[in-house]
Amino acid sequence: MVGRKDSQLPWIPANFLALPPQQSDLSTAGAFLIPVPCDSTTSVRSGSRLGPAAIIEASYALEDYDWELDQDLSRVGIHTSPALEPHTGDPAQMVDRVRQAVEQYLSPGRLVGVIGGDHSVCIGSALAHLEHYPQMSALYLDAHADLKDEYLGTSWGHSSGARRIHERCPVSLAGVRVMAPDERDYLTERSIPLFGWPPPAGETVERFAERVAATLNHEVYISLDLDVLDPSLMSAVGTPEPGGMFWSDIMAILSRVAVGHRIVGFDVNELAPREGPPACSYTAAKLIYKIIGLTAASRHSPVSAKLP
Ligand SMILES: [Mn+2]
Repeated sequence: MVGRKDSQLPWIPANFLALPPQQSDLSTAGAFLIPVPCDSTTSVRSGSRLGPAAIIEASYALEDYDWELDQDLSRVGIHTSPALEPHTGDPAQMVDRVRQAVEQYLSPGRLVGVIGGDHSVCIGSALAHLEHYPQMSALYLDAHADLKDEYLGTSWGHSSGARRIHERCPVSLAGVRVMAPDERDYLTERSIPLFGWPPPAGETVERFAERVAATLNHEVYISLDLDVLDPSLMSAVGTPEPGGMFWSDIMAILSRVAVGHRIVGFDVNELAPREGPPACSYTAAKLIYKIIGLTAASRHSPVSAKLP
């Protein structure tokens, strides 16, 4: 077997941010990303199974140094795991597979994020995080309420994520523009905090973010469906919905949560790269980069920039 002899060649490491081994090592990284290329529970436009690979490839173009945060993300250390093979026979088993995968990577001082895939990936990830952070609440950023008890024959699909998580821990919904009457009733009966989008007339996004943050426990899990963004910014999703957030809006909300709370884990999901321009993959990659960066910069986070 011919070995690799010249380490001076400019190899591109196939991981998030294209980080060299010393900044992506399993034993020293502060952040861990698990690609989950599954979309078998999608109902409108499929293709989010291609999301994780598109996001990782787009991330090669991100600058390691985040000028806005004055922080070098590569010094946090980001380890990208191999992609998790989908279980297409049974959505419940897929949820449990994601739960086990996240569980393998979770330990104190680590931030674990899942890259979907459809939004059903949030269920297994949130359940695994709950085992470690029983006091956490979830911030569910989505154009849709995802409170259906069952949809298309399964209780574990991408339209039931918020419902399944809410059965185990408090959930706040933000960015919502669509829901069915049964979802509206479920939410009202249980007084689930709902922050539709746009904010009420005259309210700044900073004030909106304040109100959202006030409903969250100190430890927060973030589940971010990219369709919370406006389709003019993020058309490459399975179920685009007009009237969504723009970049400065989602940044204001994530920043506010990171400053006042301890972000313990996250998922970013529903990128279907063939449904929109390649810029969408880069935008999704930058959102993940910002979640890691904001978490690392927060005084509440155990994850900090410490690598050389
Ligand atoms: Mn959605």
